[in-house]
Amino acid sequence: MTTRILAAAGLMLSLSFGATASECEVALEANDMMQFSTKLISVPASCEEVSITLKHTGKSPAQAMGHNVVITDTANVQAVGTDGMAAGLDNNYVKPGDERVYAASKVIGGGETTTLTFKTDKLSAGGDYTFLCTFPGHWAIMQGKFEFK
Ligand SMILES: [Cu+2]
Repeated sequence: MTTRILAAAGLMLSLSFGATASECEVALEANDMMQFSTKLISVPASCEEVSITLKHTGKSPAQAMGHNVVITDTANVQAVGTDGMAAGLDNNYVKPGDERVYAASKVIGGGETTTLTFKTDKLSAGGDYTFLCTFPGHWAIMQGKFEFK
């Protein structure tokens, strides 16, 4: 019974999306060399929800070489990175309640994976967005374009 209801709800959800779910799911890797696996994440603006799965392929613990993925306006990258550093690991290096941040994952260490799922209702098609890692010292290098169009 429960399964049937869930299946029906899932069908309605998938029908309401303009894009197929797979287009709205992104795989991203980060390593011990302070690098993301891509400089560009692109999802259709018809995605009502986006999932980014971040995998840390390195071996370093989160305290030494942790990574997260944060989405913000390109104009706010430095400010979000700087305030994130001050927020500390307990806050996953994101200032609590930071309205400049559209979405932020937790910080993970080597061998770990985390999935960040967020609604896109605050994003505009064609907006100038950047994804970055806010671990201290990483944002200047670990960033790329988040394309939503
Ligand atoms: Cu990082």
